[in-house]
Amino acid sequence: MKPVEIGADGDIRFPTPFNVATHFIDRHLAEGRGAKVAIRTVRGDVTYAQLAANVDRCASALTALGVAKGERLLLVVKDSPEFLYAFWGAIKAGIVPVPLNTLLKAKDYAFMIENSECAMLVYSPEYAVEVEAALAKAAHKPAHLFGSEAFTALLAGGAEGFEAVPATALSECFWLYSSGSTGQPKGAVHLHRDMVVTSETYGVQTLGVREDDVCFSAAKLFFAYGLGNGMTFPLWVGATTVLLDTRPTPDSTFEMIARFRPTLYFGVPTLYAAQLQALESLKPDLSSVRLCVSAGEALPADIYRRWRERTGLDILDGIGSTELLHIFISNRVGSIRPGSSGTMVPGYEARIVDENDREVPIGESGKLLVKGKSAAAYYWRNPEKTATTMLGEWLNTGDTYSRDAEGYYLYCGRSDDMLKVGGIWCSPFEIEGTLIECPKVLEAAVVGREDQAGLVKPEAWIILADGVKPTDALEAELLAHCKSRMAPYKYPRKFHFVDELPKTATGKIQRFRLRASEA
Ligand code: 3UK
Repeated sequence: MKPVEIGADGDIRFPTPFNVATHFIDRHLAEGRGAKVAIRTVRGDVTYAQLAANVDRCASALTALGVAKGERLLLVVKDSPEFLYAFWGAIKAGIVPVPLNTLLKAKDYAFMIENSECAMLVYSPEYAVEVEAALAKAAHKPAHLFGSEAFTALLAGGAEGFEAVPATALSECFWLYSSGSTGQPKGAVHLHRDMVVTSETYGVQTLGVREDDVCFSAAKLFFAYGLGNGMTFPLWVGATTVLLDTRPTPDSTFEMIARFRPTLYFGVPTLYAAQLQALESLKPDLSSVRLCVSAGEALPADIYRRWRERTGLDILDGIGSTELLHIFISNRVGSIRPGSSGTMVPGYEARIVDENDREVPIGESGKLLVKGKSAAAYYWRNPEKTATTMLGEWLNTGDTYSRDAEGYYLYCGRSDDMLKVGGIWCSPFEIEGTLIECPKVLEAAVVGREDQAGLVKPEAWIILADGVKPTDALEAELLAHCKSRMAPYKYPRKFHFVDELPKTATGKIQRFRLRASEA
């Protein structure tokens, strides 16, 4: 295997042919790391040799099933060794893995099954109800379907040893779906080189991930953020990852940290806020951690300061996206500016522009465009969104930013109506649409507002149908309605019952008025 070379200028040079699975998985055997633990879970450890063997079994089994090169394998899989076997096994066999958010509902999965026209789907038992309902509903039927027991059996029957299917650095490799404010999620098509680029530029050069690190990401592997933190960064340098297959709560994350003693911890602002609250009564052993990371939404300066006071640990806030795969602007140890996203990660460039695509002066805000070698090539079957987001080499992030004279970037909000709730996309239009499906609701408007910790939460303004009274019972009913129809993080945290909604002359809801209204 010819190695990837990092030039003195930071330029990454890829050999030909190049199948990225060889470099993240097989390289460690060649480098004598076979007996080292790659993955730790409460169910046991997996060495690099075991990981490589299972990736080969998966690649052989998928090929034997007849899944062809370029076909999609959807994964609704919890954070577990099987996630890695399926993801890397597919890539090694030239098949395109598509990890899906495991918190979604049947209607969301049905769309992704149809949109991807996947040949195969693997799911963990926890998600069987929603996935099976989606399969029943979807017009496209994947030829191969594997629950986790069937997948384990498939692996067990897979032949050992598998020659990687030849590809190049620019071949299509895997997809991640990203949601927008209107319309359906878009499949961002990533290339073989992209995970190498993020692991080098952010993982190694910005974070300083090394072979003796132990990474623990509270953000799940199906998010681009978690995929880097909990899989590609540790695997790139031959380090160890710790996987938690249940919901990340203050209790479960503290327990994992005390038990597996990670050196790097990756969270999202909402979880840091909840952990801070829990630290009022808990005294977890965090002594193994050397550095914490936050992304997904802006980390309020106050949460950064309180976490430092409480734990003595720094949190590096950085902004990344599904389209760029990982973090492209980040704070650095020793020069953290609380409340800012930090400075450019090497290998990435940014422009902040006005409506006429002219760069704005220092200190003024504008549209953030970013260029980098980890950018998705296009959105699957979505030429319109591809054209408005991927502008040649530049990618429109949809964020409004300003930059100061020292090169620090300050987040100023979104240019669309999308909300980040707990670091996960949430469309106000989807929540409104769900609320008005309830016959007791006449009209609904949803906007994001900051809570006391400075974190954005969806709030709903509702006009009730004639004769319906706003009671606690009604509020509970609306909550249950939302939670049964949408992914569980998408419900309004607060309801305001009103007689009218502020609208423009043309009947458009004036969201800015709702955001600015009292309580
Ligand atoms: C927002 C932030 C302010 C911003 C992600 C790290 O979040 C990730 O990807 P998504 O596609 O969302 C991207 C959007 O989220 N955002 C993310 N981080 C920050 N805003 N400060 C931040 N630190 O609107 C951005 O456009 O879900 C994060 C690594 C990989 C990722 N994919």
